Amino acid sequence: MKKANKKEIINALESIAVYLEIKGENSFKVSAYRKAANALERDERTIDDIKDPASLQGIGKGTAGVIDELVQTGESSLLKELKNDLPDGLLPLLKLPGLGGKKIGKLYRELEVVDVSTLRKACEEKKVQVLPGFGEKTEEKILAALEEFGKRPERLTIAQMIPVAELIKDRLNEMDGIIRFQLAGSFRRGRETVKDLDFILSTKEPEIVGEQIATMKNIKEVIGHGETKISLELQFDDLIVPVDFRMVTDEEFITTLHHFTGSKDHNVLLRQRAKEKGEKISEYGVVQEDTGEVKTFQSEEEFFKHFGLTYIPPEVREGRGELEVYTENHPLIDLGDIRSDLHMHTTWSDGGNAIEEMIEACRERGYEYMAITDHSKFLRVANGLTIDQLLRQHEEVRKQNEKFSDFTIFTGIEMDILPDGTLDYEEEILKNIDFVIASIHSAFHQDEKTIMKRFKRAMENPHVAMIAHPTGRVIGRRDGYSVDLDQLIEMAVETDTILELNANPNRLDLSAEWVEKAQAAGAKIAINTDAHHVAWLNHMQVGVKTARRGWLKKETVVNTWSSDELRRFINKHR
Ligand code: DGT
Ligand code: CA
Ligand code: CA
Ligand code: ZN
Repeated sequence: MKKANKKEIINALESIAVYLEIKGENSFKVSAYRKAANALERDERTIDDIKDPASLQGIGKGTAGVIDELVQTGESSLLKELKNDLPDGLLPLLKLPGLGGKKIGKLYRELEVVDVSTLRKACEEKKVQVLPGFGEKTEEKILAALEEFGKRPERLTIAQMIPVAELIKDRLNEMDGIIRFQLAGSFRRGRETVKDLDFILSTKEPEIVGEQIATMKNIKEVIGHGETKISLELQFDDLIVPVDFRMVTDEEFITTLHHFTGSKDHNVLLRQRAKEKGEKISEYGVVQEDTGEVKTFQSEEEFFKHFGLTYIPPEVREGRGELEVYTENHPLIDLGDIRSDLHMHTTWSDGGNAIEEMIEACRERGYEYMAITDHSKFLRVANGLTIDQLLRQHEEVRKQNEKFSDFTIFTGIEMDILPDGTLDYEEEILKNIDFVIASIHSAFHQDEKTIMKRFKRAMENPHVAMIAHPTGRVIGRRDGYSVDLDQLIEMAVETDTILELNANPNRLDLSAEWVEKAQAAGAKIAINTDAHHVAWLNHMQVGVKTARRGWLKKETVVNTWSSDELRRFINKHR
């Protein structure tokens, strides 16, 4: 069984506290679990290095037992038991703003609320406002939140879709009768949000394949089941994902794949091109209009060649001039060009893995160098490093670095730009750090002028190498702060400060649109995962895809350079 890492253990302890609150256990017991979670969070060591959790202040015998079980089995029987005891519909209510364990516990125990509909009914019957600690305003707020809660968002984020896409691919790989398949549509083009997933399959036995698809796990509803097209809605907890499957013969596969990869605008332009040649493009092939002869293709390269084009990557098939550009090769940044990841966290701040684990994972990916960049002291909620911790960590990083002759580990920091524009560490400290990132994580409400002043001060500091996630947005959840990106790009060019394309699929910050503008202005971009866990290093793929949507070339992206080249660039003004 998989051992739990530190972050998973902290999450489990926090969940136990919430569930105990819902059950109405005494607050002493509840806070014991919170204290234990905090104690682990405060300690910078990995869970393996903390040999005896009970020795930490804030962790008692009972909570230490739970931690040990999580370390050894990856699970907690107490947590499981609590989950089983509580109605399934109750836990999703925790996502409603303003409702924590305490309040949900009261609703459950005093009003027999067990899910969304019983909560709505209790509000409508005005029973909630009379509970101690609630009130008329709270009741109104809950009702308003419930209104939003039931709505389905029009488009799903790529972060939600990646695991679903992977799961469906695994299932198709196991099915009988499929010759080949590929994911098309907006997902293949790398858009930030998608309406649905579009799979193209080739088969000689559409009936057999269709039957397997229509009976797969997690189906909420079969929307349509025709001879060659099946539309499903799959459900994973409260996430509902529409998926289209289209089955064609293997000869037709390439033209169908191209057609359903889109975009619509790209298809329209290519069809015009065909018309000029006296041809018509359909899903099934290219038709010679006078003879009716249908031509099919072995590959998309061959398909594009037929129209006098080289291969057009899906990411730029948006009808924005790609037919003019791809008359000859126009190489975009490729995942294989990436030689490092320059933004990641460890257990020293709010990451889930130790320095050594991050190093090992980066080496496994074939990188040549990397930077360890934990949070700075201002960011207390993320366990930002005090100066003392920072110095000790960097000593540790340098020691690790000496182990390798073929790999370089930069010391680093993700330093907060404080609300008043000052930086979290003094010159004396910054000058000794290899890779200094500056970020805004606070005072999002400030006006654009104030935000820009904060950035200006950071970028003019000779030690600041990069601005991370420049807008602070979280896709589908928050817009970020007010930033004038045109001006930020200008300042980046003037000060030789790198701008980040944060590859976390919830962020993609800068977006494709803005990295394109940054490249045009001559700014440099780093694509980084901001990984808080080794598994997140994999988001590099999503970042590169986004960069390709912004037509980025290899030269623009600093983590395709050698470590020496990058070091020279960041030390130019120091
Ligand atoms: P979305 O909205 O995120 O699902 O975006 P797409 O691009 O995946 O759109 P979808 O799923 O409606 O259709 C997949 C592709 O199929 C689309 O990119 C282009 C092609 N397609 C679908 N309907 C039409 C159409 O009416 N005209 C043309 N030219 N192409 C279409
Ligand atoms: Ca689609
Ligand atoms: Ca579709
Ligand atoms: Zn950050």
